[in-house]
Amino acid sequence: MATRQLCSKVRWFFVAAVWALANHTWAASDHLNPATQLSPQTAVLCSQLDGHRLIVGASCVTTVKAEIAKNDVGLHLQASDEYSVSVSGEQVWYDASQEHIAPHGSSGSFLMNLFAFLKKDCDAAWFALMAEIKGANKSYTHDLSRSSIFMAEEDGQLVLYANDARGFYWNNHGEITVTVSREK
Ligand SMILES: [Ca+2]
Repeated sequence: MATRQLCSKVRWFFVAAVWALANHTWAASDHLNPATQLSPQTAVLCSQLDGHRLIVGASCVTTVKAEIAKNDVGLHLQASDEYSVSVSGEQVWYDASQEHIAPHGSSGSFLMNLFAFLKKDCDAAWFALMAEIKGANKSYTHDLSRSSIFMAEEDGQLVLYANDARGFYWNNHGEITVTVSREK
């Protein structure tokens, strides 16, 4: 049993080492996105909305940190309502030293794609901006790099993140500011 556990740890270490090499390992120089430097004068922070809900036509802003696998927006979405999550300007964030312009991701290198099974959402590009609605018994994901507009399948909390490999958010860097709007 002990040998099996050791083998498992060695295998995991090997995967982590190869992954770190494939993923350029350490972070790039600090970069502050222009939008994140702006203190929203008129925009409301999503986490400070009354009842944590948006009325039709209303918007709020929130930040999404690259190194956090689940950025809780502090917003409750309602089933059948339509929302959009938009990124203004050219905001960048980093997977190790690799720059991505949100909400777009990339197809990744050959080596990275050997570990594509570790991605939080296997069908979406590496570092694509993702929305997740945490329903009562199920979560629903939307790839915001493909469409910024989606309909909530169920009532639930909104979570945003960059689509990276599970367990490898630690070498990510930067944050973006997004606007969440209720369209219908
Ligand atoms: Ca990473």
